[in-house]
Amino acid sequence: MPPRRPLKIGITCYPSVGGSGILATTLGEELAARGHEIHFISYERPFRLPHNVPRLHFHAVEINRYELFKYPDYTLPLSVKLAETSRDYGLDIIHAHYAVPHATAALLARDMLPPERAPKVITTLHGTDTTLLGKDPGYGPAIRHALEAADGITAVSEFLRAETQRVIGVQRPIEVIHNFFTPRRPARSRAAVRQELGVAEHEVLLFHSSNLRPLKRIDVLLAAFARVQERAPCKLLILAGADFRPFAADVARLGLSDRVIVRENISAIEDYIQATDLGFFTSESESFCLSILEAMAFKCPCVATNVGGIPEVNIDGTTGILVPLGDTAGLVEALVALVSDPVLRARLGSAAQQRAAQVFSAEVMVERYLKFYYQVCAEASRRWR
Ligand code: GMT
Repeated sequence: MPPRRPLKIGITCYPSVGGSGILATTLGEELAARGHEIHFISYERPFRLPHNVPRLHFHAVEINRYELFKYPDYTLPLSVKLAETSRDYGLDIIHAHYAVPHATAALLARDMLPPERAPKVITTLHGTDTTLLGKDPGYGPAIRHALEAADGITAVSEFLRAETQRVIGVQRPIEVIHNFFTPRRPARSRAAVRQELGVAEHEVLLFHSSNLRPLKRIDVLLAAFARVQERAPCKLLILAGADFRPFAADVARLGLSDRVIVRENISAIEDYIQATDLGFFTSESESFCLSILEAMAFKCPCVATNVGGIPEVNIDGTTGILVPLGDTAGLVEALVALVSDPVLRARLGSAAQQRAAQVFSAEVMVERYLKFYYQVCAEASRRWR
């Protein structure tokens, strides 16, 4: 195979706490480490994007407030910044993470540039861009157009590929590239973190991490956790990517005030996850659930609802336990089994870590993205010949 030239790639994503932005950030870091030039373009610096890393750049989108606009517009200023960055740095590719509005803005940017200098547009679908917004008549046709007009599309699970074909009716091929996770080395010891959290070494500590949106079903999570306490007392750490205060009354009503520990907007997640024993996820829908993979990387088996792409990540009975949606009693049984049996926990935890490292590693998935980038660039240049 001829040597592959380094690529110049613009990445646009949501910079806030959330799986799509986290994945995009990690991908950018991994690509820069492999010699590619990466330009992040967003309204804020992605929260996990490190500073002073060679070949890793950030360009902020400025948004002016005009009185005429009742609702501020982000899509157009983003498209202009994407076009400017493409022109100034000679980008080969704009990689849009999460279709709305990034895929549409990327297409506008491509159209603003002369064809011979226009970047290829690749869109990665992450979840609710298909499963929620794709069904919204105010967004669906625009998403479909953006996907049909892109140079390449990827989805983070087989489930999401099938849903995108079913819901949005996209006929073109969609490449499935699963999410990956590269854990950073924790900065503090497990004992030090447990001490900060007020959890003794003999206590079992569960962990949940999410943006707390309604589909994460925090109500079910807390109710099931409360029912476990009579049979297998344990504690629950919630790494919240949003304000947890709306759930504080539920925590108190269920008598969990001394059992639930909350930390908001944490970027050093590795420090905390290594201090836990078990992951717990109750989503109604999930295209992948990056948090489960993060837990698996630290030998935490997960109890999770059997929805969406979760069974592609967490194998029932091997790396964790899956429970049908709506079966709260099943969640309780699964938690009791794992909390009260350290041998079972260790067996599933080791298998989880092995699966995370072998199947969902950066080595595997970054190479798949690169292969896709070169393939899309080659196809596009053939079209121009
Ligand atoms: O779609 C969302 O709710 C937001 C998105 C995000 O930015 O966190 O989450 C999606 O993308 C993640 C990264 O690919 C996946 O791990 C999540 O499963 C997915 N969320 C849903 O499908 C609900």
